[in-house]
Amino acid sequence: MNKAFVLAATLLVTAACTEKPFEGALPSPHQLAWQDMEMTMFCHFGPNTFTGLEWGEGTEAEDLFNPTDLDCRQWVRTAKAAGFKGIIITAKHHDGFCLWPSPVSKHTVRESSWRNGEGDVLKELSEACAEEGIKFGVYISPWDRNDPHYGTPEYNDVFVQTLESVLGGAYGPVFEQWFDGANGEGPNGKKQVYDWPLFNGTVLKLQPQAVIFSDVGPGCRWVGNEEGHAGRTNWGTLNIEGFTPGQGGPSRESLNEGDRDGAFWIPAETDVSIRPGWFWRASENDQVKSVQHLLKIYYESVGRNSLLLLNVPPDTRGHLHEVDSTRLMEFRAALDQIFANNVAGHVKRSGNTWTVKAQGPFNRLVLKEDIAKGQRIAAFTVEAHTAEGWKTLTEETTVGHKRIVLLPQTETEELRITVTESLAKPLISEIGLYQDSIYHE
Ligand code: FUL
Repeated sequence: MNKAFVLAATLLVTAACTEKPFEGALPSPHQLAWQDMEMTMFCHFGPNTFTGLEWGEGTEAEDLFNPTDLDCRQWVRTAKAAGFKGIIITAKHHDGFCLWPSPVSKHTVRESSWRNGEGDVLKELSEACAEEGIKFGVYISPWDRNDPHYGTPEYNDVFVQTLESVLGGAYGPVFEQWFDGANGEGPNGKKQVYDWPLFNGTVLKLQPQAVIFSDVGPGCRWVGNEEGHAGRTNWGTLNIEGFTPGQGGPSRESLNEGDRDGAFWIPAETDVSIRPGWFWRASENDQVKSVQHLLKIYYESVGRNSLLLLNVPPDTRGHLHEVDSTRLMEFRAALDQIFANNVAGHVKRSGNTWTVKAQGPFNRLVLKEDIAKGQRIAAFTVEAHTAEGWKTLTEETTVGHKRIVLLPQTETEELRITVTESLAKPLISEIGLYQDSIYHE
């Protein structure tokens, strides 16, 4: 064998052996698919839509729920046109009212005179989602201000049966189960001790692909605020030992930024409403968030390694209101315009530095990490080549599924990205450069 070849082969083997192996948490295939969705829509709908309350009392008459022209297809088509890949509906909010005829409740659509007690919002929505190729998800609140068993051990079994009636197959596959951490008092003044392992086990037995949301996962975590921003540093990993959903959850800071050495893969989901409240109110029709505000939310959620769950609440007709749907189309048009033209040209990697040719002016850098192999990058710098040499544009921290860096307006022939700290060999899977002439910081 040729000596040079032996030497080269030995060097290669040595390099492979000395490379720090990645030992951190990894995503499941379901979590990876979930993160790729990037944007999903939340629909808060129920008695509160008709009373104007945010938290119903649980004593509302069933007849109050009376959408005059329910059209879930309109929600789904609007969501699809706006680029959302899934919809999560409040099947049961804290007031206990079920948007489907739950066999273990007497406070449901069945007890209302809407469609003579034969209506089923989950049926209509899940069918519309299946027809349009949008994923269907459910918010089922463990807190129940109506159920007489709430506050007693029996309630946990009632809640399991509630889950079973939604997740057991009647409405097809569920991509996400949303568990709110709120744990208030029930009709008898008592609080419930939730059996989380039982609840999570029930969900995963019936819908193994479902990503379960709570303050501690196991599928994804709350981002720690309802304003629409993930941390500029944002790890997809979290430590959950000793924590529970709700009051006993990790600190807001941990939820917002994740834990660098977190033992579990539990990425952040940013839930925020397009309106001031979670439920629709006529009085808030003129307070729907502007395109500028939605772009800021997009950059600070999707652009910071988080999935965006944007709440667009249906109105008393059972439609997404025209103000909201128009705003969503304007938001979509803005995103399409900003990301239409990638001016990044040839990329060359040398060690932990990527040098990118730029074929036009830009002010946004999009980076993606190959997270199937773990989130590794902890710090990186971005430099532009100028007549005086390399000039630092910014110093940043994590990347993850997608990181969009807002750069100053830049014209250069070459850009350099250097990973200065990482948990193992950094793996960047995508680099893009774009010109955003719409959003102003
Ligand atoms: C909160 C709930 O208490 C709100 O009513 C709303 O559903 C929001 C998404 O989560 O914790």
